Amino acid sequence: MRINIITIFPDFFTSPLDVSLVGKARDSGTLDVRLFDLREHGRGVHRQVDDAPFGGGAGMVMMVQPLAEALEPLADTHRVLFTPGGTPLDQETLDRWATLEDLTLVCGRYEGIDERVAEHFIDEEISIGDYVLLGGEVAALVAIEGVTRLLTGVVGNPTSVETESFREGLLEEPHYTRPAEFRGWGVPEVLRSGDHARIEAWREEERLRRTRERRPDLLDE
Ligand code: 6GU
Repeated sequence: MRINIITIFPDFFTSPLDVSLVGKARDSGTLDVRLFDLREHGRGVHRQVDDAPFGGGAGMVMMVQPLAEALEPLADTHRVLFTPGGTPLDQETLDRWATLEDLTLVCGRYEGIDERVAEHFIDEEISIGDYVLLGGEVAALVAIEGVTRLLTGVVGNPTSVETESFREGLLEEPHYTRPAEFRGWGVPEVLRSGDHARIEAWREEERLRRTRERRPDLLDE
């Protein structure tokens, strides 16, 4: 899979893309990431990529021309704009992106982006949650990590990808490993019983309990 990133901060991505399973996926050729510096399409000696908003108001708006020039050669890819006003990112969206050969991630900055970019050069607008960041760079990294772990051969045990939170619409149950006692804190007896039917029933109940407590919205859907 190839992922193109359009940003005014290409350096932002260097170490996160070099380490962990993302770094491994790139080393093995499973993932090809290409960084595009938006400033190369900036206007004038200062390579300006933003301007004051028509109609007045605070903040700057990313201009249509640099983004148009950066996105035109990528017209045959799926183009995502990260913006706090987008549709919330979810596992279904990541699953869909992981099936693509070419994905382009556009990182918004400043107060916003000239709407004509979204209208003519973007396939979908995505947010990563109900809070405001300085720009879309962190969101693009979230997407890359979420997609990379779905690519064939990246995660050692494919079952852990299939049974995780959100796939079954529930949060995961609590997990424990050795030692069975630490500072007097034990492990639920059922997990050491060897009774696999009881263990599965306990896990299912814990998934439901957690979801009711932390994410009741997931049970309403
Ligand atoms: Cl994609 N961008 C910015 N600037 N803020 C956000 C966001 C994106 N998603 C949530 N907050």
